[in-house]
Amino acid sequence: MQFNIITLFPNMFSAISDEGVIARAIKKSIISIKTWQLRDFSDNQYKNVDDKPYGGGAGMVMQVKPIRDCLSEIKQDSPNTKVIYLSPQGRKLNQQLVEELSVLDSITFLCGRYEGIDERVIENDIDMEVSIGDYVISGGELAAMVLIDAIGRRLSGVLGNESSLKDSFVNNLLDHPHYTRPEVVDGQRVPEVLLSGHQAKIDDWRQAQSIEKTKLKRPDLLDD
Ligand code: 4G3
Repeated sequence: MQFNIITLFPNMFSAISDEGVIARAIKKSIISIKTWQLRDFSDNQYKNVDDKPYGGGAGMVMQVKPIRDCLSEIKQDSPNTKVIYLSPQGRKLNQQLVEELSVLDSITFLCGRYEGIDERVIENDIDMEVSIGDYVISGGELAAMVLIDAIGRRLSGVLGNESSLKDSFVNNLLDHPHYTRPEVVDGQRVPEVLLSGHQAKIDDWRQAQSIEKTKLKRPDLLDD
């Protein structure tokens, strides 16, 4: 899976490319991440890519031309890339959407800053608008990294033992509780069944715990 990222802050992506699960997936060539500095596509000596909003008001708006020029260059390499704009107005991210995106070969994330981008880019150049939740952050970069991590960990070979299949939400349930040594902490014992060595019983218990915990904490997940 190839990720292109259009951003004013390419260095932010070292947070996922230098360390952890995604860094290892890059080393294994399962994932590639390429950042595109939007300022490189500015048409002025100050490298500006934003301007004042028509109609007045606070803040600045990202202009059409640098974004379009950058997308044109990306599409020379990756003609079939899906262009995703991260914004509070997008389709709300959940595991279902992560699964849909994880079958693609190439995704291009457009990361907005300021008050957002010129609406004509959204109308003509974007395939999908995605939101990571109903709140505002200072730029699309952290949202893009959330998506890359969520998609990346679902790709075959990224996690050792296919352990992401057991993640919360992957089967529409929350994960079961986990315990490790020691057996007793301040008088609280590990549930006996986990010490039994009887794998079928352990699997049944975990399944039952998953369902109970989902009923209690996230009953909305059981609706669909
Ligand atoms: C566009 C995404 C981008 C318009 C980006 C702000 C939250 C999300 C931005 C805008 C973002 C999200 C940059 N904040 N919920 N900030 O996915 O008003």
